[in-house]
Amino acid sequence: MKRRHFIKNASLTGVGLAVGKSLVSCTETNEKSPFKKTSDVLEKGSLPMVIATWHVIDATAKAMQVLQAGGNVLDAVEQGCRVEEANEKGQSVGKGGLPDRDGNVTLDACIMDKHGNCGAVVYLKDITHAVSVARKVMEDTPHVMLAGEGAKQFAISNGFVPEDLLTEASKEAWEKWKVEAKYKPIINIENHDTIGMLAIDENGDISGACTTSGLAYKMGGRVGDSPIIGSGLFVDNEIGACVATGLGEEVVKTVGSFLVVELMRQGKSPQEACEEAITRIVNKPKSDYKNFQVGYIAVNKQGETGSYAIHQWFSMTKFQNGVNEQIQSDYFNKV
Ligand code: SD4
Repeated sequence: MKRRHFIKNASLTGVGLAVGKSLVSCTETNEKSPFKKTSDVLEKGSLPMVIATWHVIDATAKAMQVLQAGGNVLDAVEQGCRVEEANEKGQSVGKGGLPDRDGNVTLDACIMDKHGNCGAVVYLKDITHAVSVARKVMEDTPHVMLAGEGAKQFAISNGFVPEDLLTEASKEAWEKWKVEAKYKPIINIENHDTIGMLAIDENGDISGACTTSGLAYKMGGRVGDSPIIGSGLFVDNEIGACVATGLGEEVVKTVGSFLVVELMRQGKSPQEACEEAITRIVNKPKSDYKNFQVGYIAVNKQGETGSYAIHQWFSMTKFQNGVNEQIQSDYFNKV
């Protein structure tokens, strides 16, 4: 089949993929948010602290529990992400994630420590805890990234037990999708998605992790930003860290998380850095930003945080000073 014909059939443009499971129109609402705004909570905070994309208070609670029990900050982000990977109700992470267009659930994940070490897995099938496999890649191999069957075999040889990740609910959703098999521009406003987590321990040391089943009904073989160091996640222990969610193709094109950290290095606050990284995306000539979502969360060495998205309803969960809460993110598209 000619490429042009294939693309027409698939309606697969760069922006035409489902990000998460909720379908909403592109019109922003002026509804009052029940949550605090990022700008209300930009004070310097005490350590340790944990932030994560979306509404994942069980995950941030787990990470904080690890830190408070004296665990290291890498354990904290790994354990926190595992909570959502095991949660079958979350249809964009780990077990229960929505499949690609062929019905295969494929996971992407990465992790990065305070020394700048990192590990990642892409297109991983049948293993729930992709973030832990990513950590094994980082710690036990000379490589940064393993893909597909190689990643799966590596996981199995390290004691991970293969299982079917396609739950009944996700299978049903996929079967419904198959009736029309259409990709439409969709903005994700739901309160749970790809989980990206950043944590700082009492000493000010930072680690981060990111795990996802990627875009629902993506092409077989598609890999997003989440396992790409510098795009989905970046940690520089001297400066801070950032993690992304949303349409991965747009994050990769701007190397989003690395950009945010570099902007903080130049003196911007985490909030200012997230805003500039989003602005880079929306200000591109011919940017179709009205039809996709991207959100960043970031933290600097002082424990200040920021978050910003293209559209309304992106949020982060923050656990600091004994408070574990969802914070509504500010956003670009206010018209
Ligand atoms: C991806 N960034 O695979 C992920 C998906 C995501 O909210 O974050 N959805 O492109």
